[in-house]
Order: sequence, then C-alpha cells, then structure tokens
Amino acid sequence: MAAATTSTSSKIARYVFKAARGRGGWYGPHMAAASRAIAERIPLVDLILEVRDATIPLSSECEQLRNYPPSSSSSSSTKRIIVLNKVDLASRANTKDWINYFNRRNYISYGVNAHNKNNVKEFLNFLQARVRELKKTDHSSHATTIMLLGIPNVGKSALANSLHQIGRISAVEKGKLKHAIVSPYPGETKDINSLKIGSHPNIYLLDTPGILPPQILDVDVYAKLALTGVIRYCMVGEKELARYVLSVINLSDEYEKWGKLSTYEDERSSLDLIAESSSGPALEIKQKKQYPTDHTQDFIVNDVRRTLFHLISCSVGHLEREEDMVELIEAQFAGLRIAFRVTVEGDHARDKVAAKLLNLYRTGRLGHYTLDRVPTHYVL
Ligand SMILES: Nc1nc2c(ncn2[C@@H]2O[C@H](COP(=O)(O)OP(=O)(O)O)[C@@H](O)[C@H]2O)c(=O)[nH]1
Ligand SMILES: [Mg+2]
Repeated sequence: MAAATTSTSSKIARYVFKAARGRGGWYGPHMAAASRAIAERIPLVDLILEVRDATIPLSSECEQLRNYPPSSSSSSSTKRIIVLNKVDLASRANTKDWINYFNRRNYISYGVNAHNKNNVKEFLNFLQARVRELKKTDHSSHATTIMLLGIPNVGKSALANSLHQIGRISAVEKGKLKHAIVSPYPGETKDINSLKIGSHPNIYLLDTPGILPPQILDVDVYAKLALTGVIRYCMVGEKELARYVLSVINLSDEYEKWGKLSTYEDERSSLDLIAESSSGPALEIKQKKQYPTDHTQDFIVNDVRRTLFHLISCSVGHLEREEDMVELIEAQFAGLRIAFRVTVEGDHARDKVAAKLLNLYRTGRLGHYTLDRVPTHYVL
C-alpha cells in the first residue's frame, strides 16, 4: 500500500511553502472568536470527538486539544475520541496502524467515512455505547452533549449531518432534519450548531467551525494541509502542489496497479464492436464518452494512470535525489497534458494540468494514500 511521504517529498514540499501567498491568511477575528467559544464549551460537554483527516492523522491534529488528557485518563472530566474521517481516501493498512498507535497511547480512536451510511450507523452505535457507559457513572438525567472539533475541511459537518440523519431515522422521529453546510472549501461553518443524533437517552451533537493556529511553520505539515484542502487552494500555488502530489505518487507503490490497464485505443475499439452489434445502451455509453474536457471521465482517468505508470516505470533516476525526482515530474507534466487533452500552450497548460491532477487526487481517483507515517516502533 501507499507509503508515507519521504525526504524527497519534503524537499518538493518546500516549494509549496515558498509559493504560498499569505502564510497565515486563514486566521482572522472570526477564527479567533470561534476558538474562544469552543474553549469555553469544552468543559461543559460530555464527549469530544476530535475529527482528523485519515490521510494525515498527525498533521490534522487540532492544536487546541494537544494537551488535553487521553480518553481513558481518570483525570479527564470530559472524554475525547479521535475520529479518523475520510478513511475511503486513506491507505487501509495505514489507518489500522494509526488506530493501533492511538489506542496504545490511551486515546480511543475510530475510523469512519462520513459519506457511507453503514459506516456512520456503526459509528453511531459505538457512540451510543460510550454514552451509556458515561451514564453509568454520571446518574444525571441531562441530555448528553457531544462536540465535534477539529481543523477545517476534515468533514465535521458531513459527519454531523450523517449522524443526525441516521440518528433521527432510527428513532423514528418526525420533524424537519437540520442541515449543516458541507463544502469542499474550508471555513464554511461559521457558528456552533446543535443537531440531535439520539433519543432515549437524548444525545445532541455540536458542529463547530474549524480552527487552525495563526501560523504553520512546518513545511511538510503546510504542504499536507494544503493538499487536503484544509488551507484554501487560492492561498497556495496549484502547480507546486501538483508537483508535490506527483512526488507522493512516484514514491508510493499505488501506481503499480495501473500497469495492467488496457489502452484507450483498445477501449475505443471494443466499444465500437459492441456498438456495431447492438443498439441502445452501448451507443449511449459511446456518446457519453465524447467529452474530452471532462477529466473525471473513466477513459481520461485511465489515460492519466497509464501515463504515470509508464513514466515512473521507465524512469532510470534515483527518486531519493531531488534532481531526478524533478526531472521525472517535468516529464509527467508534459505527458499529463496529452492525457488530459489540454490544448492550450505554455504556463496556462501547466495550470490546467495541475488543477485537474489535484482534483483527481483529492477525490481518490489516483489511489489511497496516508501521508503521515506512524512512528516505526509503534507499528504492530
Ligand atoms: N471522500 C470523503 N470526503 C468527505 C468525507 N467527509 C467529508 N468529505 C468532504 O470533505 C469536504 C469538507 O467537508 P465538511 O463537512 O464541510 O468539513 P468541515 O469543514 O470539517 O465541516 C466536503 O467536500 C465533503 O464532501 C469522507 O468521509 N470521505
Ligand atoms: Mg463545517
């Protein structure tokens, strides 16, 4: 499975950091106020779910909770659970390692995909079991309050909506469902919102705005946060970020799977054959495939994968050396321009290739990657 980033990626990450416009531009009065409001609520809630991005379980840590005691610590009056969201985008093996790592350090952790109903259902059962356990020691009849907390764009609102929806449906409760704003852009949740996720006992979930420290000086962390959309794309150079993505792909083994893909010509001719021998659906498939500007179509994604596979396999350089990595990345930009059917020239072409590549990476179409490495002595 995909490896974490290594030193050559760190070198490429430097360019992301250098190209960033306004290194702390995300931090304004609104985030400072949200941070204070959250800090005031922490002692009042029964459970804290610290949501992190499963592809960067360490870099997406919420600094405000850094010195907060582990869940099983007897000194903690409020309990904290580390939720690794977006497991669908991460390396499955690495997510397991990370959960083991947190558990061994006395943090309860849970991997989830906020878009997967069954997954969220299991997570809700897990939360309800935790609440019942809490109620055993605290005999109050108060409703339980759980707070979602974390940096921007890790999926807090998506998770809140899914838990709310499933919680209300399974309790057969009528009434209008609430809806927290979910967006690919960070900073869309502006206030603390309460959503009911369980009845008998009543459980309320507080969705909160994402918070980040005013500055991030670690070059690797910065690049990873930019790549996962925690920092707004417009604050970061997309070309530099695309180069970083390519370094990640080049150093992992995900690309090896793409060697067996059939060529675009093979796909076209088999479609032609089907279309000749039948009508209706096959023709529709063929017609559907005639939008070369839409880079998310399967035939373009496959061309992209094949191009990357071919160039990585043919590379004779040592990818631990920055010059060799940069040379491969340059060749990949040229190859991807053709794969993405980009017809414009020059710098504009690079911008387009970068944007399309980043989009495919972020939606998991180029494999599953966990960019943070578990400290080796903790891997079981
Ligand atoms: N692939 C994937 N995307 C997710 C998941 N959860 C949320 N997202 C996406 O991540 C982006 C940020 O989600 P949002 O809930 O607004 O994040 P928040 O800022 O933490 O509240 C949106 O584009 C969501 O659709 C998940 O489990 N898997
Ligand atoms: Mg939100």
